[in-house]
Amino acid sequence: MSKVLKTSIPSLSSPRKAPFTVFIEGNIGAGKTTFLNHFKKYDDVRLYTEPVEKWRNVQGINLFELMYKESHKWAFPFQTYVTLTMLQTHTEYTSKRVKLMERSLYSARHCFVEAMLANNTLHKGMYNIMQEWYNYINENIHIQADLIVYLRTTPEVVYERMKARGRSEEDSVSLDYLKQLHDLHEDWLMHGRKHRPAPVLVLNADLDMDKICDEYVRSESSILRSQGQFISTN
Ligand code: TTP
Ligand code: MG
Repeated sequence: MSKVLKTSIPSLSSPRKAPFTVFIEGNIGAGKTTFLNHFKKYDDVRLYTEPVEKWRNVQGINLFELMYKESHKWAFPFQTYVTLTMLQTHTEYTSKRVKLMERSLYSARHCFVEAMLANNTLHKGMYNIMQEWYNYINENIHIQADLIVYLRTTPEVVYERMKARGRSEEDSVSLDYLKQLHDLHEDWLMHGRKHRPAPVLVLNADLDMDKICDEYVRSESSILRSQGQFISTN
C-alpha cells in the first residue's frame, strides 16, 4: 500500500512573498520598544520586541547580567548568543504582511561588537571569530531587510532615560559608553561607513513622549505602505 505523503514542499505548494521587514535601531534607551508597541493595534504587523528578555534567561542563567558584571569573560559568549537570537528572529516565518524587529544582526555587529573591541572587552581573537560568523551568515543566509528606522537621540538624553528606567544590569553603563555607541550608530546609519542593508528613515527620538507620537505617525505610512523619504542605502 502506498503511503500518503503528508508533508508538502512550501516553496512549490504555496509560494509566498517575504513580509516587508523593518529593523528599529537606535541607542540604548532610544525608545525602540515603545516605538514598536505603537504598532500593536495593527493586525497585519508581527512585532518582535525586547530581545533582552531572551538574554536574561538562558535556561535559567542571566547572560545579560554576566556580560556587564564580568565583561572580559562573558562579552564574547553574550554576543554569540545575541547573534543566535537575532538570527532566529530574522528567519522566523510569519504570515503577516509586515515584520517589525527591535534591533538586528547589523547593529550587534556594527555597534556593540565594534565598541567591545575598542574597549578591550573583546579580545581581537574573539572579535575575529564574530566576524567569521557574520561573514558566513551574510554569504549563506537570506536576511530580509526593507527599511531601517533610526531613532536618533543625543547620548545625554538616553543616559537620563536609562537611569530612570533602572534596569539593574545596566547600573554600570556610563555616559561615555552611550556616546561611543551613539557615534557607531551615526557612522553606520547616517554616514554609511558600514553596510546598510536597507534605506534608513531617521526620526527625532529626543522628543518627549507626547511629541514623539507625531514622529511615530509620520513613520507609519513608510512602514505600512512602504513609502517615504529615505537616506539611500550603500
Ligand atoms: P538595546 O538593544 O538598545 O535595547 P533597549 O531595550 O535598551 O532599547 P530601547 O530603550 O530603545 O527599547 O539594549 C539592550 C541591552 O543590551 C543594553 O544594555 C545593551 C545590550 N546589548 C549588547 O550589549 N550587545 C548587543 O549586541 C545588543 C544588541 C545589546
Ligand atoms: Mg527595548
